[in-house]
Amino acid sequence: MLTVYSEEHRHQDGRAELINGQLLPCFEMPRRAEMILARVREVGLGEVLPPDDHGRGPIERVHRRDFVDFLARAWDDWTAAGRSHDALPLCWPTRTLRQVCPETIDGRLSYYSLDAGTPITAGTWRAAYASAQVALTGASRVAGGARAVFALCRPPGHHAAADVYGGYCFFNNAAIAAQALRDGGAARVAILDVDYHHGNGTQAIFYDRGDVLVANLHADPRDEYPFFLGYAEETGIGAGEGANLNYPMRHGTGFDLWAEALDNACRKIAAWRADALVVSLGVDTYEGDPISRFRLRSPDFVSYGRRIARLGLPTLFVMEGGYAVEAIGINAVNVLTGFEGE
Ligand code: FKS
Ligand code: ZN
Repeated sequence: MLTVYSEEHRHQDGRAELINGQLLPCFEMPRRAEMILARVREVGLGEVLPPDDHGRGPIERVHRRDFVDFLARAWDDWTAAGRSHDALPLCWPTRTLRQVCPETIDGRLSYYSLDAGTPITAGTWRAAYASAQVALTGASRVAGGARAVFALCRPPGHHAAADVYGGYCFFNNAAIAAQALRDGGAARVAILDVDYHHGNGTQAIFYDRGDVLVANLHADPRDEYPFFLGYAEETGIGAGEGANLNYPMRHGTGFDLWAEALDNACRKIAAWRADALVVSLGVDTYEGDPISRFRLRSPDFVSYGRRIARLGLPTLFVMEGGYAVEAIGINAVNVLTGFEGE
């Protein structure tokens, strides 16, 4: 299996995120991608190629132009305001407040963000832009006939919506890839999100569309971040009615229950007759993950990789979360070798 990888991800190296009432060192760190790449090489998964530059066009098929402009300029605006440390938002336009975009950078950070866990740094734009290009390059290989490609994206993407960043995500790499597959001729694209956290951004982007099926396996929003989306009753709207599937599961969920949900999602994807599949591959479902509370073991990742392969679809794997850094390479690549072995 071909892997697409860019070293540009290293430019996203935030100092701290707000978690459990404290500013702690970022869990989403460059070493994550380096460990995955090392494992790809160790098992001899296949060629590793850098991304091509597809420009801003395909990013703006999913994200609002004002949002892309905001991200492109955020660091310069922040330093122009006299700051040299990472940028974090402070207050959000929640119930009772108006959704009007302010002029100052502090107000704009809040307007466009979801949480205070996602620092904008000097290199954020470079890293996020390259991550989207990694996904787009993978999508173009799949459109060109590859059975499967691994887009080793970092930073991740599935919490980012059309004009929202957060949850360590800036551009929604999986959504951008799915849209590129659509634009490249695939009539129906399915997105299967197996990250521990609900892919709220992906769901929101495709919620009213019948041409992209989104299936999400994740921690129940009653228990877990991002808290405000991901319930089973969210099934899509308008033309998208029936094309959004959520499988929320409680803290402590092990592979038996999780694999049942995956099997159910795969049956639905098969019945829907997708032309191509994008997998939002987060491995924070692992029992050793420091911020998550499911109980998958490393061999389980091989097993579910096989299940995904049985769909028989051209497949793009897009890397999302996973914070047990010592095991992240083993777990992510286990999914891919499971897929290839089937
Ligand atoms: C709750 C703290 C939650 C933010 C968690 C973000 C998870 C990101 C991710 C992604 F795939 F996007 F990287 N803090 N204890 O894993 O979903
Ligand atoms: Zn996650």
